[in-house]
Amino acid sequence: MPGIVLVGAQWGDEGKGKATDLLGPDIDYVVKFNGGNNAGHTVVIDGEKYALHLLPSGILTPGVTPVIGNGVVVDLSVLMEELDGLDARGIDTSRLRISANAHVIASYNTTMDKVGERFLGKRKIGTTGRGIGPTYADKMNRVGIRVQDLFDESILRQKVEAALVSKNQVLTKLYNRRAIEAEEVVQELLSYVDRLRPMVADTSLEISEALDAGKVVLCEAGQATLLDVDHGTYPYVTSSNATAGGACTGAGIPPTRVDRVIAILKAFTTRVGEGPFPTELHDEVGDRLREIGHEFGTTTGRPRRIGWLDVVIGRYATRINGVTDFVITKLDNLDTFEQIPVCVAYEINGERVEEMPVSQSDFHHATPVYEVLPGWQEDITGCRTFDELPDNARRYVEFVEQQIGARVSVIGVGPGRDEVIVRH
Ligand code: 2SA
Ligand code: GDP
Ligand code: MG
Repeated sequence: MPGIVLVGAQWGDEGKGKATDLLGPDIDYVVKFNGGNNAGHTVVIDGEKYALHLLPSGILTPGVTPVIGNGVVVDLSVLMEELDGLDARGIDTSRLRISANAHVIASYNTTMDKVGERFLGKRKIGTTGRGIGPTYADKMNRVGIRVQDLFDESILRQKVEAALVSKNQVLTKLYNRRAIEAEEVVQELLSYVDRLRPMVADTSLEISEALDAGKVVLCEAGQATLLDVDHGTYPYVTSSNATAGGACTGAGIPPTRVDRVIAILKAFTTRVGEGPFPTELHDEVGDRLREIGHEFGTTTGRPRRIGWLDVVIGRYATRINGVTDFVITKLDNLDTFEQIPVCVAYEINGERVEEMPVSQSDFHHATPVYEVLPGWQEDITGCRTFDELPDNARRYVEFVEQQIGARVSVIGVGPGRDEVIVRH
């Protein structure tokens, strides 16, 4: 019966990995449906830290079948490295399933991503440099390489040659670089075939059969609502659909099979890469919050940009994703603040606006309107029930709940698996 979709409500790094891991024991399948190894999910189990990039977070829970859906872009060298890393730590990865329709990040796509960003200079997006954008561009241009293409050498060669025609033009004429040899790319991709073969499946069919059999399927988004290529702060977005709708296309399940949508909302806001960010803090308060929250990219190590919570974004996330339940994470990171501003609206050209502006220029010029809530100035990491939280922490959660128009079911009070409050 239950199909669950889990998304990030802001610009990513809300703690989706931990939330998925937390749900682990109740879940049979965890399906990654978008993005690739640009993602970075940190999960802490018994004090041991796992940083996952391409693999779904569910891989850490025994009994869960992790699935890489058709909407994902797969860097095969990263896949093998990540599997080896987990195998060496005693994690059973043998159940992993990969969609035959998922696209492969060829080495030329990673090159194009890095060189392209350098070429853009001040206009860069601030990508992770993992080849994500160029691979999705190839998919839409119908010159992408799919996982299934690796099992037919002559088709693979034809497709790589076709994809390289325009890329080599750009590389040699515009970027002044050497052309890429098709055969080198083909041989690298073929080197993964034997290991890959047993993992490849019709994952859409398997998920459908699992749902028919009453299994619980969790579709886990990479990145987040405002990084969605359609609904985010375009062009400062990733190149996939990270909102709940992306789960249907990226996992191959119909909307009628989605029963719950869980969104993860960090108690403040962060963003990596370029683009507008109304509540961004450019002062020592931001630096302090970055240090407290260890806000550095899980994949690239970049310092994350920091700002106060913005419930205009929260409301937008509720609407776009059809959120049924929110998880608020990192509430403990606010423990030491005397006052906690929350952005409840924007001022744009002298007018108060309570919804995300449709015009990107307006969003760039939005000034946050804050409501300042009193802090609790107590360590909440030991709290395990809502009633144990200090009054002001409870008030913060209830205020957010009322502002975003959806229930907060879980509150994170620390990075560990057990450091949560589940509200019934
Ligand atoms: P890309 O590489 O084409 O997807 O980059 C486009 C934009 O998407 C942002 N993006 C991310 N934002 C937050 N977290 C991400 N994952 C890593 C993490 C990031 C890291 O967990 O920390 O380590 O830097 C992620 N992946 C993509 C990216 O910053 C661009 O703004
Ligand atoms: P994701 O990309 O959404 O999975 O998030 P990341 O893993 O990139 O970043 C979230 C970080 O916050 C990780 O280091 C988690 O261990 C940590 N984390 C998650 N929930 C909590 C929480 O409630 N409190 C604290 N202090 N840390 C948390
Ligand atoms: Mg992350």
